[in-house]
Amino acid sequence: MNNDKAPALALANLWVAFTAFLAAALLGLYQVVERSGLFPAIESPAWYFAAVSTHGVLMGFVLTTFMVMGFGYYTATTSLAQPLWNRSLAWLSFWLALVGVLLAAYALLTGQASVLYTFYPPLRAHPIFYIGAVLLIVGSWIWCLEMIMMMITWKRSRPGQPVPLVMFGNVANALMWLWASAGVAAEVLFQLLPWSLGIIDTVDVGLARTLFAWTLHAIVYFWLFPAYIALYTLLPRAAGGRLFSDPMGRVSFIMLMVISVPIGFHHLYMDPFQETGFKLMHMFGTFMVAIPSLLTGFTIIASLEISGRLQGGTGLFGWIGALPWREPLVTAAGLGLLLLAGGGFGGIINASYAMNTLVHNTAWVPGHFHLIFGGTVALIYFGIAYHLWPKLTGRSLRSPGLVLTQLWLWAIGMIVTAVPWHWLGLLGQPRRISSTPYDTPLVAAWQPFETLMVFGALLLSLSAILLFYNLVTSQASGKSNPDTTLAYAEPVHAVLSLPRPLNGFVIWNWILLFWMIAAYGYPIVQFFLLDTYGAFPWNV
Ligand code: HAS
Ligand code: CU1
Repeated sequence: MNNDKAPALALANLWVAFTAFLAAALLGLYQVVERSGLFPAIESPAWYFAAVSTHGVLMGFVLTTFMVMGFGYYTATTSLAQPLWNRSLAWLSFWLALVGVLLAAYALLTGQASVLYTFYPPLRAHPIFYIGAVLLIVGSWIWCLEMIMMMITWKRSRPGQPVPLVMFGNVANALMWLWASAGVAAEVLFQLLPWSLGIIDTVDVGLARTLFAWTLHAIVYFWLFPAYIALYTLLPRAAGGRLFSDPMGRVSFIMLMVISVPIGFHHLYMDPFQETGFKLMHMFGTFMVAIPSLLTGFTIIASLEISGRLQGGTGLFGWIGALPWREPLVTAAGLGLLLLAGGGFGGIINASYAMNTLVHNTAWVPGHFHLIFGGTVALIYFGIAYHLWPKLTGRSLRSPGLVLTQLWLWAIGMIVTAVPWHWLGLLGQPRRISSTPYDTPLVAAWQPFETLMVFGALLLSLSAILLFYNLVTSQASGKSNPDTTLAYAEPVHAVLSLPRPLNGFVIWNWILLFWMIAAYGYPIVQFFLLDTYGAFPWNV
């Protein structure tokens, strides 16, 4: 179904995603080297914080949003076999988001928005940065609308038929993102932007952090969604087998959509302006949100086992060796799942209210999200790109050997970088620091880990360059690939009909509405009932 130019739109989105990724990865190398203290000549807090803010924004907002959009547009048109709901609007969303990124990049690269990717006040950026963020968010909302409308029109013409799983996942993500982004949108529009424009003098930091927490947990699942969708709908076929269970995929997507949003206070356990009972409530939700990942781990490994056994693997673990590891998506997913086990374990520690005191605001936290986001999610994004590239460009991958090398380099590089980061956290190193020029035994104990991280970052940079090289050379001079049909995995048991809640989202939106009122109602209203104090800006 390539006649509506969805491939061009998907490619445009994916190219922005991976260009941002390459720039961000190289900045990451600079940051690790700077922080290591091995090269005092390059130490500069101003440059460091400008770099780390740009790195975080490019990885967390640009790579991800454009990846989600490109993946969504292409899988929606191919799985539903229908054109985009509104092609001009979809292109508008691309351009809006891109202009937003360029505006934000200007502010970031000129050192006027060194506020980190969480942009917590009282750090204050140039208004251009916030305007850029708003445009990016509005662009992503149009994508959400496209996904929802495509599913609705498809369902209207086929009453009662199961929505293809890939599309069910896209729409779950779109709905979740509409709910989730309301928090940060309110924060930027009503607090940060007027504050940076000088319309208001002070900003209520507690309210701002609460609104950001509304978005912060769910956004990480917005990043994760395309990766999980690919595990369910593309991987089993790439591995030569079948999906173990289609309904399990739906249940996981629904749980991710509903549970991800009302649990953001696990980022605020150590903050004073929210009450313990609400934090505890969000903690229970946080433990519940691990369940869809556990379901996914089980279903995907079961699907891989089916593939391995179909290909002659025997015994308890023989099927693992029998998997087609030369398929980029299989290798990316296998390595990604391995890192997910480590990153998820760290997440459970973070989530435990009492244990969070040990790791909060330490280097452990970037260790956690590099393993799970920089590791699992990024690897599966690469796997998706390699899987889709021959379909999108009509050309085969140019050097399959280099593709596999790139994936392994990334996984090893991320382990070498992120595991020491966890140790540094346990040794008390704070996060968000540019250097540690203190001559104490504590700081001396950090040095071996810092040095190790430099090696990890070198491997990661090499891998990032190789990814770019692989994508460019394949598109420019790969062998012609006439088979551009994207085929999706078949489940072991065909899905002929489904109960309504597994084929639509109405009831889930209602549940989410009530849960959000319970989780965020009073915690937000209190700021308008109590005496609160605004903070003056700390300009960067
Ligand atoms: Fe997190 C902080 C809790 C998942 C990203 N997280 C962050 C931040 C980011 C982030 C960016 O509760 C920093 C925010 C900031 O800047 O302040 N996180 C969790 C929990 C989970 C979790 C409970 N996080 C993610 C994912 C992310 C992400 C996914 C990005 C995509 N996180 C927290 C908490 C904090 C936090 C606190 C605040 C910390 C603080 O104090 O500031 C869970 O949902 C994770 C569930 C996953 C599992 C893993 C299951 C394992 C599977 C693999 C099996 C594979 C095997 C190998 C056995 C429980 C499914 C098989 C191999 C083969 C080859 C076949
Ligand atoms: Cu979170």
